[in-house]
Amino acid sequence: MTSRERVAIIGAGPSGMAQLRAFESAARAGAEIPDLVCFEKQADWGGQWNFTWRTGLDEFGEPVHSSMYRNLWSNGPKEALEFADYSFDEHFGRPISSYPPRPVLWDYIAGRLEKSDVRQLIRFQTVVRWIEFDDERQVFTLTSEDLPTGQSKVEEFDRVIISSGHFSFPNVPDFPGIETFPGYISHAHDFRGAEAFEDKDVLVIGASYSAEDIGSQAFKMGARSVTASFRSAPMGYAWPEGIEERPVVERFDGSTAYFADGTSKHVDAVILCTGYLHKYPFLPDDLALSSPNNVYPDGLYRGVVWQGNPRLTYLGAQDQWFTFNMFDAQAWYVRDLILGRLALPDEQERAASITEWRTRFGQIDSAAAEIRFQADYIRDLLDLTDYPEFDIDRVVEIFLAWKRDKKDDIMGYRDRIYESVMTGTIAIVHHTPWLEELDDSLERYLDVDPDAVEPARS
Ligand code: FAD
Ligand code: NA0
Repeated sequence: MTSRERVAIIGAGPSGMAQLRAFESAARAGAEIPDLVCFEKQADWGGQWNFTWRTGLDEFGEPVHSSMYRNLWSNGPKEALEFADYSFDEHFGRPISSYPPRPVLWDYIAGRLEKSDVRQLIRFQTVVRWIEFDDERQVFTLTSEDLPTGQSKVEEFDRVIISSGHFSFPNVPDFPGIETFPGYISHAHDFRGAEAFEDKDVLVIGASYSAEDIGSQAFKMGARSVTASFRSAPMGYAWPEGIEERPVVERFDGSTAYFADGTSKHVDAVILCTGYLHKYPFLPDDLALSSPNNVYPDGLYRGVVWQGNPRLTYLGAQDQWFTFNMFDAQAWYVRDLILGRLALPDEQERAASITEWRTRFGQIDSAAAEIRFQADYIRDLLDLTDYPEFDIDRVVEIFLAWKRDKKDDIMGYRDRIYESVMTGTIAIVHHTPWLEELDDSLERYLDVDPDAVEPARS
């Protein structure tokens, strides 16, 4: 690295924040780091975890980024996503439960960076409009816009790190007859809360996390019925009375949905939980990742380096079992490539590595195998850098226990607790079961009864 090297980081969500943290930790240890500019179109950091009530377009006419909603609690145990260099104990000063609500996790992610001065490297409310690469000069030209003033700026960077997320641009399929459905229709991206579904018949289309959790939220808020419609396979949980699964919707007629098994049902509201698109509107097609949502998108060496141009890297582009600590593993690796601490293999060797991992990816035959695959992927990165080691096999065990807990009790799994792999701390049982808790604020969450009942450990 030369001291003049300039690096652009696109997005200050958990991935971009991990990248800032990685560089900051190297600088703290005395390394010379490049000039970093992080562009963030929202007014604050945290990415998806930065809740907004807005949907569609924001106050500047920009697509709203976050898909999160009120009452969202972590869908996996926090012990599976804990940072190895900043524990929950360090942040909260005492044990907390295993499935915190969104504001609590936002506070944790932000807390790690608040002790440093990296916030000044972020240009908030600044959207990246276009990036081009000049082959001859080996530089990127980046055009950004300061949203409050509308002023655009053109700058050059030696490297670009894409951390703009891939759960923001909804995948919106069409269904015959839906155009005359008289009730409420939206995509999970625009869902902000299920209170309005009290006494309503709700249809969620999809069979993954959004369908599972938005259906559960509707049930929690008093929906008359929740129907989840699957295309490939049902979620298969032991749903409480009031939630059922049916095959895919073939058509709508008025407010009646007709399913592939020949059954039909009146519904008041339809929420398309049909996933998201990898979309990078600020990149030309030779730099933009194009992939279904999976754990090993094609074209990325070690899951991060763009094969078509290794000066470009992507963080968090995979489908995610592991999240925050995976982003860290990636960010530390990318940092070390940029600092010249690690050598990048030549194009052929990188292609062979991508093929090898993609072949393994193609052999995955179960969720457990996919979790192990992602664990192996992270381990491969961790072996290369000074990110603090942690016991990934124990994290895998936590994920498998989490899956069992969901099978046991889909409405109660968030009341279970786990042991931290980083500190050995055993979580406490939250003062109020998930199904009864309607206030997801940080203040309410931290208002813990220290004599909470002795939990059943997973
Ligand atoms: P994001 O969080 O999406 O952040 C990307 C950032 O880039 C945003 O701040 C955005 O404003 C910015 N950006 C985008 N485009 C531009 C641009 N052109 N210019 C400037 N800035 C830009 N993970 C978990 O571990 N546990 C959970 O419980 C969980 N729940 C989830 C619930 C929902 C509804 C969704 C959608 C995701 C959930 N996730 C969860 C996964 C989530 O994707 C990750 O936790 C994490 O937020 C990914 O971080 P990221 O930084 O890669 O992307
Ligand atoms: P997600 O559930 O939004 O999670 C994203 C689903 O859509 C699949 O079931 C797919 O079926 C279905 N689908 C797509 N097209 C369809 C069509 N035409 N007809 C019927 N079904 C269709 O998206 P995906 O990609 O997982 O599933 C798409 C992310 O958001 C995840 O990372 C998750 O962790 C996160 N999330 C978290 C939470 C909480 O933490 C809540 C929501 C989302 P098929 O047939 O392809 O299987 C609480």
